[in-house]
Amino acid sequence: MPTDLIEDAKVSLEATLAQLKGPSTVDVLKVQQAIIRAVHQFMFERGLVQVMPLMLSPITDPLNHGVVDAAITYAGSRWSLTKSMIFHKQLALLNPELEALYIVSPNVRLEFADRAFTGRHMFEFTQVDFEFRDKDGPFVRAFMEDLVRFVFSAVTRDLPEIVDRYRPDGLPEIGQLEIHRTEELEAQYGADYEHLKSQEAVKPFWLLNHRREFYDKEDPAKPGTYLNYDLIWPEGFGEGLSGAERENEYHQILKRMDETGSDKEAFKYYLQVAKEYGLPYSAGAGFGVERMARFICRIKDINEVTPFSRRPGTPALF
Ligand code: ASN
Repeated sequence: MPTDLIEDAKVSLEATLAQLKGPSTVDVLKVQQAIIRAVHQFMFERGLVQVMPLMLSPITDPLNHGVVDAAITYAGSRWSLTKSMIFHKQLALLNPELEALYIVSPNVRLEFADRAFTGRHMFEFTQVDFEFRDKDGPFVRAFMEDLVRFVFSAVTRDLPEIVDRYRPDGLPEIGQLEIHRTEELEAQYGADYEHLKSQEAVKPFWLLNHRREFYDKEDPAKPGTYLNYDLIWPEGFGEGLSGAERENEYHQILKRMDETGSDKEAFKYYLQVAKEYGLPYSAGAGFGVERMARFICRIKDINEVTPFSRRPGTPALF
């Protein structure tokens, strides 16, 4: 089991203040603000309804990697801090008036210390999470390409000096992005395929078919493969979005929970809804706002995107 503390983790007030006052901090904050503003405009124009985030819930995303559990007891129940709002996205679509939704969602994932210096993990971040009823992966991928194109052009228009400072050649043009599959890249690059391909790439690309959480749909035409997709930022910046078509049928959800060793008791009401009321067919995704800002400003360490350090396995003063 990896540790949740960096061995010699020390934080000084000087280092904390240096980060707060860092020369690029305000540039990045402005970029994040421009991203969020453009995202709201884009979502509004495309008819996605904004749902407000939840920070505590009886169920949250089990994730496909271990993190330190973050839960409290309140009103006789156990509440987890939100790791992602995946299940709430599916459940909100039970409302027949709602066809598509998005959430600007704070996520807390208490990562182990082995993720301290990946450059792209903080233990608290913001995810733009969205979901469509009755849509599929190709639809969501085309939607995301449109969104990234819209956001990049808004950021370039609104913050020309900042974009020029970090990207004198401009942000990459976003057309239809290349699509790869994990098995294809693994055969070509070996175990570190995602990182190596990201380092080589000059444009974002799609990576399909990850073995992941039980809610990502197994391909009925090719069992053992999955209808999910990641958007990978180029230049070595790595994963920026993950999404999928969803499992919505009760027996298939149970099968996938067995395969992933998930706790059925914790999900009993979710399972009851799937069994007795039916979950809608849906597809969606979520992307990290800090990771997008990190890519735009070419910041190696995501911990520098925020004035307030949230490095895995490391204490913070504020
Ligand atoms: N938001 C992701 C999705 O829609 C899930 C996640 O964040 N783990 O698939």
